[in-house]
Order: sequence, then C-alpha cells, then structure tokens
Amino acid sequence: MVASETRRFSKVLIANRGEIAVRIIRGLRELGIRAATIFSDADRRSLPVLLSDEAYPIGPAPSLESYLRAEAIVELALEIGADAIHPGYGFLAERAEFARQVEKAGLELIGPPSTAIAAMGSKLESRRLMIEAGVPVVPGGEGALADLDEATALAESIGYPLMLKASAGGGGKGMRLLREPGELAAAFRATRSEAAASFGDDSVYIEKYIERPRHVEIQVLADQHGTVVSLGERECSLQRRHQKVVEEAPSSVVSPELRARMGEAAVRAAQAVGYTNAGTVEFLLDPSGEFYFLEMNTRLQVEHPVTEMVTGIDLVRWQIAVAQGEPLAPELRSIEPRGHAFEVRLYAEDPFRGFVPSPGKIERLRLPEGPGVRNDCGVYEGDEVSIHYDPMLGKLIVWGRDRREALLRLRRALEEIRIEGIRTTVPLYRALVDDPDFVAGSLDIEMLDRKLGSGELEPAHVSQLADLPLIAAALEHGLRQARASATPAPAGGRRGHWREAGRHEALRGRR
Ligand code: MV4
Repeated sequence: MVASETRRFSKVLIANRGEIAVRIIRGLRELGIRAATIFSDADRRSLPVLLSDEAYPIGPAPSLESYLRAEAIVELALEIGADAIHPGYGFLAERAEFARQVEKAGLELIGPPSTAIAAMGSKLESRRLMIEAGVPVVPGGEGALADLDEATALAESIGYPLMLKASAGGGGKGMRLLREPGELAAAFRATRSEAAASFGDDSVYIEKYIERPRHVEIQVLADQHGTVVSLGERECSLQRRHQKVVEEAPSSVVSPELRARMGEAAVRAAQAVGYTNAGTVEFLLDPSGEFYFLEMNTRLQVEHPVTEMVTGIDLVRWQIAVAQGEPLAPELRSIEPRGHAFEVRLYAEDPFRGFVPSPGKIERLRLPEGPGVRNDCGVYEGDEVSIHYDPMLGKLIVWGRDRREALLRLRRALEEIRIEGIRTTVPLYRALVDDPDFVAGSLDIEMLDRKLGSGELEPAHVSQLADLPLIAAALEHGLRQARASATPAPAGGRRGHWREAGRHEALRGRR
C-alpha cells in the first residue's frame, strides 16, 4: 500500500449522498479535481447532484439497490475514468470487502487500506492488537469465550457490573450490560445467537463495565510514508441511543497532558494496523481520568468539522493529499486546539414525538450566518427529505475563542435558523443550550437519555416562529410575568429568560 510516488487525481467518484457528499465536492473543487457523484432515484435533484461536475444514476431509492452496490460503483469509477473513490461515512465506508474491490481494480480508496478496516472491524482482534501495542483497553477477556463455564469464571474474576460484547458488533450493536451473576447465562446465549444471526460471527467477550464515562475520541491523520499525527479530541458524550447529537472540541475535561497521552495512544492504535488516511480512535474516559480504547472508526466522521474549526486543518483536503501519496506537512505534528467549537446535527425528526422521522418538503430553509458560524448542509429550500436514508439534513457548527463564546454563538445561531415544512431537532438544541449541566460542560454518555426520559429537556421553544400573533402574545405574557416577579434579569449570557418562559407557555397552550 505504500506509494513510492505522488500522483495527482483528476477525477474522484463520491460513493455517498447528502451533506457529506457536498463536503467532499467542496474539498475536491478547492484542489481542482473533478467531482463525480452517484445518485439514487430519490436523489435525482439533490444538492450533491446540483453541485457536482458529473452525476450518475446508481439505482432505485433503497440503499441496497443503490448506494450499497459495491461492484457497480467500482465499475462506474473505472468507466468514467475516476482515479479514486471517496466513500464518505456510512454505506460502504467501513466495508473491508469494498476497500479490497477498489484496491483490486487499481483505484485509490480515499480511506485506509482494507486490511486496517478488517482489523478494526473485529473488536476482539483490535483489542488484542491494542494490548500488544500498549494502548489501554477496558479490563476484560482477551479472546472469544468458548462456553458458559469459561464466561462464568472470567466474569467472577473481573467482577460485576460488566459488558458482554459481540466481536463483530460495534456502535452499540451486539452488547449487553450485566449487573449481576444471575443475568449471565441467558445473556451469554442471547448475545451469541444474535451475533451469529446479525454478523455471521458468534464470538463474544466480556469487559468490566465503566460507569458514567465520557465518550472522547481522537482524530488521527496518517500518510503513506509512516507518519501518523493526532489532531486532538472531540467530546461526543451527548448522544441518544448511540446516535450522537452534539459534539465539541476540545473536551472541557481534557488537559494538555491528558490530550498528549490520549493522542500518543491513538497514534499507536493507528500504527498497529498500518493505518493511512483520516481515522478516529474512540475512548471511554472514566470520571477518575482513566481512558480506555473502545473502537477505531476507519472513516471520515460526521463530527470532523469541530476538529477542523479548532485546528484550522481541512481534513478532507488532507485525506485527498495522503491518498495521492503526499506526505503530511511537518507542522501537523504539533497542533494545539485554538478556541472552541460545537456541532449540532440537524435531524429531520420530531423531538416532541419520540424522534420519529419527519420526511417531506422543506418549505423554508434559512441557515444562520455571521461570525464563527459554519453550515455543512446537504439540502436546499424546496428539497424533499426522503424516508429511505438517514434523517440527518446537515450540521450547524460554531466556533468561539472559548467555550463560553462558542456557546453564545450556538444559542444565537439556533435563534436564527428557520426550517419549515418538516420537523427537526432544532427545538431540542434550543432547550439544551440553556441546560445547566450542558452549559457547565458536565456530560456523560447517559446524560441525554436521562434528561429526555425525565422530561428535563422537554423542548421549551417554539420551533417554527411563523405564528406572529402567538409570539407577540407570548412576549407580552412573559413581560407581565417578569415585571410581576420583579426579579432582575440574569446577568451575562443568559439574557432574555423571561421571553423563553413566555414561549414555553405559548407552546404548551398550542399542544
Ligand atoms: C462500553 C461502555 C461501558 N463499559 N464498554 C457503546 C457503543 C460501543 N462503541 C461501546 N459502547 C459502550 N461500551 C464498557 N466496558 C459503554 C458504552 C456505551 C457508549 C459508549 C460510547 C458512546 C455512547 C455510549 C452509550 C452507551 C454505552
């Protein structure tokens, strides 16, 4: 896989859709490389199709018949004279078999070698490789459990609570939390048979359960000449059912010393599998400050922009550069984060109704602008949101000199944004930016589910401010309340709380 020479791509095929296809088109354009995309029947008039230099139909709407057609995509790339394929995230991005097909066709994958994808795809193999490389892993077993007797004995030596995980799982799939010994037998059988059915591999193992950790991940970049660099961490603890919703960089609990140690561990992880291109090493960070390797994501991630904002590094540009055989620039070895960035994922889901998908026509789309605001958006006003794909429309990213300024900008940008015609998760974020725990940065991986479950994050704002008389009434009501209570308005960033209370009332009245 080691390229002895640098070559220049003249055309790249993007095997993806939505905002990430748009992001990759932008990266290619800036390097003077032609951007070709594929599109399904549902995406005929999508933003990536409009923005690309060339666009090719790949099949009907269902992903299995379009964006997942590995062989057809490789054939198309050859036919149109593309030099490389960028898989984005999701779809074929972490399929070792697809990477192998791309390699076999003599094309470059803008991503890691198939062998690195395969090694990280097996949780047990990656765990073994990490232990060998001196990367800290969660205390637990080192191989697949042969039978229940072995599981029982190991569980006793590790101690409860613990996690039973399928080797072929990941991202929350194929794992179970066990609080006490009585749960082991049934869970062992169930996890095994589910793993066999879903992944075709029934290997399972156990780990100590880490209580209330944060999910902190390290961005790495690796060239084809043996250089691997760490670009610092992203805090991704705010997620709902293994779906991230808000990310930030840097993490408020990662000191420069911890960053350096986690960065070194992530670089060792990448080196252990012969990694090239951009990748992310996921760690659990426990409340005492210990960190443990979880998984490596062998792709560009949704949340890559927060790293771009605090490092000033264009990750897609570097993905393309290293895939062309270029060496990483020496200055990438000593990057320190500057300022603070947040990303919120804009999902076409209704946070008032259990996050059900909300497909339909985007009647109105006004994205926020101004200092420190970036939109990575995959749709336009008038566009249709289909039920066939992930409901993420795009991401709102903000940057500030420090966390406080970034948070003020996020709040301001969320006030500006208007999306009409479909429901989105914007109201949830408007509530979140006023949540005391979020404001304080005290997060853990269970926080969002906990707050959603207890109703603490009942979205308190009207999402679609189309109803002006209603708003006026709400403001009036809030004003009267504020005067009556004679409490001075809170100082600093928490301006206008009465107004939000008013909106809350208005919303209640409507539902
Ligand atoms: C864990 C854990 C606690 N202890 N392993 C979830 C997805 C997969 N990457 C592994 N996951 C976890 N593994 C041990 N030993 C808690 C989780 C976990 C989690 C991890 C990262 C982000 C969100 C999460 C939500 C629930 C559980």
